[in-house]
Amino acid sequence: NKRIKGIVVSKPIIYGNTATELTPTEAAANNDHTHRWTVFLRGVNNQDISYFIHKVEIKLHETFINSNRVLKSPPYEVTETGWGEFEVIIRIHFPPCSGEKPISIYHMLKLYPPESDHGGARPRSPNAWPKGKPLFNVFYEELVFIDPTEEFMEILTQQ
Ligand code: SLL
Repeated sequence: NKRIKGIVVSKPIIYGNTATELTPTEAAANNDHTHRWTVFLRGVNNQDISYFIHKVEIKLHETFINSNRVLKSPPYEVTETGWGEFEVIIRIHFPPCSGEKPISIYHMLKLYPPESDHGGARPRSPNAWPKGKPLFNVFYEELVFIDPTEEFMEILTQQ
């Protein structure tokens, strides 16, 4: 696959996680887990990114069943319940014609708001994170393709 020299194409992406605390009833129904969370990769303003992506692997902590989740189409996200924070690997694969290596994004799954009194300190202080308020830990990034192949360039410029 011939590469086009001197061309740089960048594609903006958004990735990260949301998390909400489970109510006692929900926790009881979910192995005493403390949170429900979603890890995701998407386009800015939800713009389609699937046209230049082959598949996305979301690698969870080994305490999860089938910890390597493979997503061949959008939404590129995983929702789970759990109790702990850990590093998630979001591995993005591109079409074979691109000759591009997969790109890995390392994301720290956050469940607990900073400086909150979640850690057993009771009663909750008045300015503690309100129960049920979702936490967002979200980042902007750009995927940069240098000297793309002719075939991949055609895909990248589709939209
Ligand atoms: C910690 N190093 O100890 C981290 C590991 C792992 C979190 C956190 C599993 C849930 C399940 C889960 O939440 N693992 O059993 O399905 O904080």
